[in-house]
Amino acid sequence: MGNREDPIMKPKNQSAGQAEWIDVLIIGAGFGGLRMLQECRELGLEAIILDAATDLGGTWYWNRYPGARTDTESWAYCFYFSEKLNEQYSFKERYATWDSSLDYLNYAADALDMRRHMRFERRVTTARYINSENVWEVQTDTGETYRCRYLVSASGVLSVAYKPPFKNSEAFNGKVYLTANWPKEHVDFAGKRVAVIGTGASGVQVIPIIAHEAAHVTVFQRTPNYVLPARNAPVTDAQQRAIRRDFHQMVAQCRKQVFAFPMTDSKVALKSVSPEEQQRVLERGWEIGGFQFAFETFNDILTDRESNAVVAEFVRKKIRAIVKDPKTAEMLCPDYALFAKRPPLGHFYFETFNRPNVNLVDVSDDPIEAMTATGLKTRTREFGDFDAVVYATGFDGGTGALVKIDVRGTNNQSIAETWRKSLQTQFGICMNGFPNFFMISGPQAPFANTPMIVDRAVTWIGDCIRHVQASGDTVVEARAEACENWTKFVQTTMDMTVLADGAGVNSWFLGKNIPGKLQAPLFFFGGANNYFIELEKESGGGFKGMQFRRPTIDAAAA
Ligand code: N01
Repeated sequence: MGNREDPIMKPKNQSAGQAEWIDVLIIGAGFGGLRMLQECRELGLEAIILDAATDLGGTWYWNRYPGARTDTESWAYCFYFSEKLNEQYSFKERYATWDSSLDYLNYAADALDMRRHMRFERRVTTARYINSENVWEVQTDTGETYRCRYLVSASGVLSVAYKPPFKNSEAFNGKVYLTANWPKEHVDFAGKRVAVIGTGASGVQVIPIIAHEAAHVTVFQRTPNYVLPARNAPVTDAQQRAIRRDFHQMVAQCRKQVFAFPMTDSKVALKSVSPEEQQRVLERGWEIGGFQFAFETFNDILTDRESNAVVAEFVRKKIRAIVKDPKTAEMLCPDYALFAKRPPLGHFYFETFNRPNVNLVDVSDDPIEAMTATGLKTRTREFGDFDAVVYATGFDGGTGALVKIDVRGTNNQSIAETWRKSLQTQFGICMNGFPNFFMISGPQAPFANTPMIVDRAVTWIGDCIRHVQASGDTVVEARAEACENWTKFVQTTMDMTVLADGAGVNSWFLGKNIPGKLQAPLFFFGGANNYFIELEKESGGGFKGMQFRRPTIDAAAA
C-alpha cells in the first residue's frame, strides 16, 4: 500500500537550487486551474498555478473586447463545489460580461485564499516526463524550472488566437486589434472608420458595440451565422433569491442537459407535431432567447436533418424580417444546417445592419488577400480609409495551447507531433504515453458549459489520483485501447449529428479553420450528460481504462 499520510515521495536526486519541487503543477489560472487547485487541497497535495497573464482569469483575462460576455446563464457559470461561495455572490445579468466573469473568479480566489498558489507572467515553454524519476520537469520563459509528480493542463480550449496570414500584414498604418487579445486600456472608436474581419461569436458580440461608437463600420463576412437572440436582462432581486434557493436543482439540471446548461431538454420531436405547432413552439423559444431556442423546443434539431431544416428556415425568416435591406439580409442568411457551425448568441446583431454607419462585405468568393497602408485588398477589390482593423478571426481551438508548449512523454514524443498524426485521448483528460498528465477540457472532452465540464473532469482527476495513492503505484496513464475506443465513440456520436456538416463550413470544432491542422472532431458531442455518466462509470469501475504501475528505471539513468 502507498503511504496515505505522505502520498508523494519527493525525488531525492533533484539538483538543489535549480528546480523547484511541487506535487502538482497546473498550467492556467482560469476556471479549470482554480477548480483543480481546490481539488489538490482536498487531496492534500501542494499545487501551484503558472500563467502567462499578469493576473487570473484565463479566457476572461484576454477576451476583454467591448461586448464580450458569456452565453451561459451567469448563475450556472460558476464553481459548483461550494453552495456557500455562490450564496454570497450576486449575479448581475442573465449573461455575465467579461469583467463580471473576472470579478466572480477574483471573488472566488480571494474567498478561498487561492492567490498565494498562483504565479503570473510565466509562460510554460517545455514539459518533459522523466521516466527514471517519474517526474515532470517544466520550464518557463522566465528561466524557471519546476519538477512535479502530476502535470495538469488547464490551458484553455480557446486561448491561442488565430490571425490569418494576409500578405503585407504590417503595411496597415492604423490600429490593429485582436478580439482574443484586447488591450486593457479603453479603446476609443468615436469618429473612427473601423473594419471588422470575422463574424463568429466574437465578431457578433463586438460589432454592435463598435457600431454604436464609430463613424463607420465595415464588416467582412466569409460565412454567415445563425445568430440566436440572447435576450439579456438584469437579474432581479426575486431571481437572485431563487438562484440561491435553487442552487442544487440548478446543478442537477446542468448535469442532465446535453450541453450542461441550466435548462431542460425537450422530449418532443419537431417531426411529431403539426407545422402550426412547430412554429408556435419555435416562436416561444425565440422570445425566451438563448440556447433554450435550440434545446427546450424540440429534441431532434441536432440529429434530424429535416427537422433542422425547418428550424434553419425559421431563423432565416427572422433575419429577413429584422434586416431592412433585402440584399444585406440575404448575405446574412446561412444556407447550411443550424449547428454545423457553433451558433453565437447575439445582442441586437442583425439589427446593427440597419444602421446607416454599418455595411457588410461578403468575402466568401472574393477572399481577403493582403493588407494595405489604409485598409485591405480582396482578390478583386480594395477597401481603404480605415483607422482601425479588428480581427475577430477565431482561435486554434482545442489543441492549440498544448501544441505551443513542447510537451514530451515517455519516449520523448511531443504532443504536437503526436496530434499532427492522430488525436486520441481518454475522455479528453489523459493520453497514452503521457503518464501523470491530465488535461482539463482537453480535446475530445465535450464542448459545453465550461465550468461544469471542468468540474466533472477535475472530480474524475481527483478520484484517479486517489486511486493511485491507494494502490501504492505512482504512475498512471491511459491505456492505448481505451483512447482508441473513446476516439471512435467521439467520431460515431459526432456523425450522428448535424455537427458533422461542419466539415463543409470551416467549423473550428473540426479543426477546419486552421490551415494544416489535423482534421478531426475536437470535442465529444454525444451529450455532456452522457459524458458525465461515462466518467462515473470509469471511476466507479476502478479505472479500467487506465494503467497503474511503478516507474520504469532506465539503465542509463540507474
Ligand atoms: O471565432 P470563430 P470566434 N478571411 O472561429 C472568420 C467561443 N466564444 O472567436 O466562418 C475572412 O467562430 C471566420 O470565417 P469562417 C465560442 O465557442 C464564446 O468568433 O471561417 N474571415 C469567422 O467568421 C466560439 O465558437 C463567446 O468562414 C475569416 C471568424 O473569422 C469560439 O469562441 C464569445 C478569415 C472566426 O470565427 C470562437 O469564436 C466569443 C479570413 N482569412 C467566442 N479567417 C461567448 O461565450 C477567419 N475568418 C459568448
